[in-house]
Amino acid sequence: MEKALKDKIEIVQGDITKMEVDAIVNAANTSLLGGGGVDGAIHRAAGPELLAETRTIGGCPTGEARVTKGYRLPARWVIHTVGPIWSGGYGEEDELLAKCYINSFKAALELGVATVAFPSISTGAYRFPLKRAVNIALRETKFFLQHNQSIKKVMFVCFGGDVYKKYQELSKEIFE
Ligand code: AR6
Repeated sequence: MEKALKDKIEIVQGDITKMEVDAIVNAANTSLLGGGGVDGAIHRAAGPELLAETRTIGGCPTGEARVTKGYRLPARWVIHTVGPIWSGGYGEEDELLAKCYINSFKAALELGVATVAFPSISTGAYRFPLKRAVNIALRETKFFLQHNQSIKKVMFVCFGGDVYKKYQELSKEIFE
């Protein structure tokens, strides 16, 4: 059982916009109108049609998720979620980050996708402590995979080596 779960996650170092998966998750902001970091990279790679679609959505509250098409990306769908801005841990940041994963998985289920890739939400511009964020990401993913069988592969796409190492280290604790 645990072995099978572990086989459903993959930790890679790279650029999420290149991933050949059904859906990629974007670490967006509440406007959904683009920004820097992974959000900027996704908008550049998807093309202007993505911004045209996100303009019709009207934003997204922190912790929730909204779906668009992937346009020029290899991924068919983009699940936009808004992570919390770290403010010392007094603003329910842990719960809000957990909700990002829960609601992104919920969106993936509704889309009926088999493969989904996540960036390390909130750990860049939003300054969420890395170890704490990776723990939440992996624990919520494990819980989801224990209760749902339709998603066959969850990728964690790490841009930097420090993020990659942290996912590798904590996945051994949580998934083995
Ligand atoms: N592929 C995968 N990961 C990436 C990529 C990429 N192409 N580019 C950056 N990362 P951040 P946040 C990593 O700042 O903290 C934006 O302006 C990055 O190294 O993108 O949730 C939004 O519009 C880091 O590990 O997202 C919001 O305003 C991780 O992705 C705000 O930043 C997340 O860093 C959201 O901040």
